[in-house]
Amino acid sequence: MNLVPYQIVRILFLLIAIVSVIATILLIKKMRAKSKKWRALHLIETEAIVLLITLFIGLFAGVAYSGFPSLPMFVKTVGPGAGPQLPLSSAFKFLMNMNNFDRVKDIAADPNKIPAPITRKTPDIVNLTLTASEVLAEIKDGTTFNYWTFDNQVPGPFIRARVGDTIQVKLINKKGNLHEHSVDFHAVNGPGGGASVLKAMPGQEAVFVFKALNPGIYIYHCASPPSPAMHMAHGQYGLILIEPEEGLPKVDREFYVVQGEIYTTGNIGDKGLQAFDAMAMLDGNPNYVVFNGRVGGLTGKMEAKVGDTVRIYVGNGGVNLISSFHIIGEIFDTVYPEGSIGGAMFHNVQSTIIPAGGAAIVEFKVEEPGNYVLVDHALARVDKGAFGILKSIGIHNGEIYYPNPAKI
Ligand SMILES: [Cu+2]
Repeated sequence: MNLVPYQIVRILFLLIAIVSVIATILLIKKMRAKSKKWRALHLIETEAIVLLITLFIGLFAGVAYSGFPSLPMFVKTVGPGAGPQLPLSSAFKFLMNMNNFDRVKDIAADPNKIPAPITRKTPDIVNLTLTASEVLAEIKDGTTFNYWTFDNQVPGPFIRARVGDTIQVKLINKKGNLHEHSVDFHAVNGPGGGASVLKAMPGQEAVFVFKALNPGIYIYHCASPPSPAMHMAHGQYGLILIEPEEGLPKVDREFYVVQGEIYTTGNIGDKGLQAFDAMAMLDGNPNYVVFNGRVGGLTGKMEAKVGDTVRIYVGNGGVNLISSFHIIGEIFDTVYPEGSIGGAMFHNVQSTIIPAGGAAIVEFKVEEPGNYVLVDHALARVDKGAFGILKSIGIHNGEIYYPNPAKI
């Protein structure tokens, strides 16, 4: 979609705001300079009219285009960072260069795109590169957001390694980006999960090496200032699987799903470019709760056959909500709770809790053909976008599911 009209309106608003400020300064100056009462009053009238008109237009622009004008630039917090407000200079640069940002047609990571299981029996060196990129993509049809990503997708690429592996990561912060980016791997033992080393300014690179000591499924995410939460709320998270020495049991299908939240200043469903809402993020009230980055991010992409064993790696990028992950019409035969591999496993589970910044592995066998709907069973979130469909193809099993009881 063409964002030029939005850009023009927002730049106009900026100009209007600047005129308002100048008018106010002039008013004060002139009032001070002219001591005579009648003269001061005359000036007040002129300047007040300018102020009122500019403020009225400014307010109208703010309502009509709910993005930039209501951006809470000056939110204050008491955290160790400066808080989740976008730097004013970045917002301005973004507006001026909006049409130069890459457009990604489908920001959703393909849930099928998972590296093959590891078959080697000894540790190795694993090299990987992640590219931080700030792009424009749709949350839903006609609703655009400035995503910050790893490799132009949300979640970032699924990374697969084995316990004992030495993992060498290069982070490229793409030229043209406006912010520092980094990676904190929850699979790391060491300060910052690597983020204190693996951080780069736009146009720069960083390298970090770590040894995978603990098997499990882990979140990785950007942890850069002014607020790691803000970077995650723009889409910078993904999963890294550290397989145990013996590997995981073989299954027929594996899928990659990560829940996330999008905080926008407009109303849910608003069209056009939506600005990030720092205050809504602090309040933990997202407009959108999504699987794989956007509304419908999994739709038409997940398929299995009746009789297949299915494993889903489910992460939760947060940044605020705990997911009550559930698949309508399925029972998880096995859950690796909180992504733990090697610990106690759960069996016969309906909904499993996935903490913000956590993950789980769920496994089940598909018994019937049809559509199985993935949800966060805090079901109001389905209305905010937290749903996906696993389509099962095959022959109806007449012994466990009776769609037509009259024929039994
Ligand atoms: Cu970042």
